[in-house]
Amino acid sequence: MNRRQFFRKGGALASSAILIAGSSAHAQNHQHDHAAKPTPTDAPKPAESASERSRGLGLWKEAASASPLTQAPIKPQHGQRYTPVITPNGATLPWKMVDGVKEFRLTAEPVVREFAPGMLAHCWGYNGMTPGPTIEVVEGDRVRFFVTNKLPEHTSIHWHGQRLPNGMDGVGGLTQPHIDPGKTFVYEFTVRRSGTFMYHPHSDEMVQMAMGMMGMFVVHPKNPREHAVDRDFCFLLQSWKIEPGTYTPNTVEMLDFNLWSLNSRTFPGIDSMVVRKGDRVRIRIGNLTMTNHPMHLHGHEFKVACTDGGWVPPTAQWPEVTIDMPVGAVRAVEFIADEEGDWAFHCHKSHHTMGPMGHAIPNMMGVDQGSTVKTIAELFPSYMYMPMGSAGMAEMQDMAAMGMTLPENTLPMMTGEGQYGPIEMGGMFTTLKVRPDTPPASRQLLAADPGDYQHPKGTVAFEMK
Ligand SMILES: [Cu+2]
Repeated sequence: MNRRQFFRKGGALASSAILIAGSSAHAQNHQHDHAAKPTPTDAPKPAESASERSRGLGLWKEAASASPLTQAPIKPQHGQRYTPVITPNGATLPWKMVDGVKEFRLTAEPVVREFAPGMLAHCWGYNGMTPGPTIEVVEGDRVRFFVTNKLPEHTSIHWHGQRLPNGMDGVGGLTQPHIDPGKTFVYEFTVRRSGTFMYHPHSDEMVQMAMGMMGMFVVHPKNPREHAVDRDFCFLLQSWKIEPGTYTPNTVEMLDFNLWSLNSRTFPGIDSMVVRKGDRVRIRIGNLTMTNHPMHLHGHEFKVACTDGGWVPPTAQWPEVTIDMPVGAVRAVEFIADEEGDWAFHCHKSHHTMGPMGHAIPNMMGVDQGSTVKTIAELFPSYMYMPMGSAGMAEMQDMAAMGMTLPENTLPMMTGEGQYGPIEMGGMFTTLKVRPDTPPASRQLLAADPGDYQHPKGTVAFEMK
């Protein structure tokens, strides 16, 4: 059973919250059995040595080969109706109703994440994944979270943007004791506002967020007709410093990040958003990186409809094609997908749509470097990052043809292959695929990638002869 099939079944079987959480984690992390109660053998282990790390890689590669696809939208388990949010390359956290309270289980733990084919990293996350599974509830719900810490250090969870009793706010030391390794804490509150929120640690925050600990928290309005859309996607923006040839984020990096992701994936590893022509679409975006990201959608204009402060009244929504995402903030944009095609959706900082690159690249525009590059690169593998670019950087797309190889576990600076040639992107880049709504295409079917857009004859830019 592949992951998508699993989730389809999982949606139907979701009354067993622990079963689903455990099994979804299984896809990425074979090291823990989440279905089992914690035992002493599950106690966090000290950081692995380099040799343990390389020995373990076979297992991790196997684990990561079950890379998650966008799950089919699941129906709400029961109770209120709403259009479920889709977390591309992610999952939704199941719950169990216990005496009128929605109960969720989150386990903070080390995970291995495949960012794109060819690159894995040691991260921290929740329930076997980074970002953690999306929490999805309805305004007015009473919620209870059991948060178990399987990290090697203490943690806590802050429910970003929520109205709640101060002691449930999750700021370690300020509003609660930190959750020590091996311990489980309980958070309980009533979700008072609908909208888009996030969750993340408020203990050793810089390190834990740099390792990937974060998730989205979506609250649907009590009235399902309010703010209704046909397709509802959510992305978390993340920044990482993972040096070429290494496997672990540098958690003390403050400014000089080299990897930019949507839901802990980078192009071409990010699932497309697939919608029917005419669908009303919402994209919810949360930014937990250390810089802003102007997220740009091609082919459509959208309105800024929601922030983590709440819904923007229709009279105050404004049109954009790029939404600048401030640090520590959420924005949701809405539009009618009425133009067929494969439309890019990406950060407009152009170095955020590239793979790892050094910032110490000398400007080689117009410099003839001849054949010296290959010779020097044989002596100094890292040199290949420096002398490129005599005639622009497009040549980076085909480094193999130039006799160069990348360090292991390193994504190219520019990559991706489209139907007309190299796409030359990386990082925060994916596509919105708008297709005609031809029966029997259903919501479920549209969760599958429909492939390249077949452009009608005479509608593609062409070479003048
Ligand atoms: Cu960016």
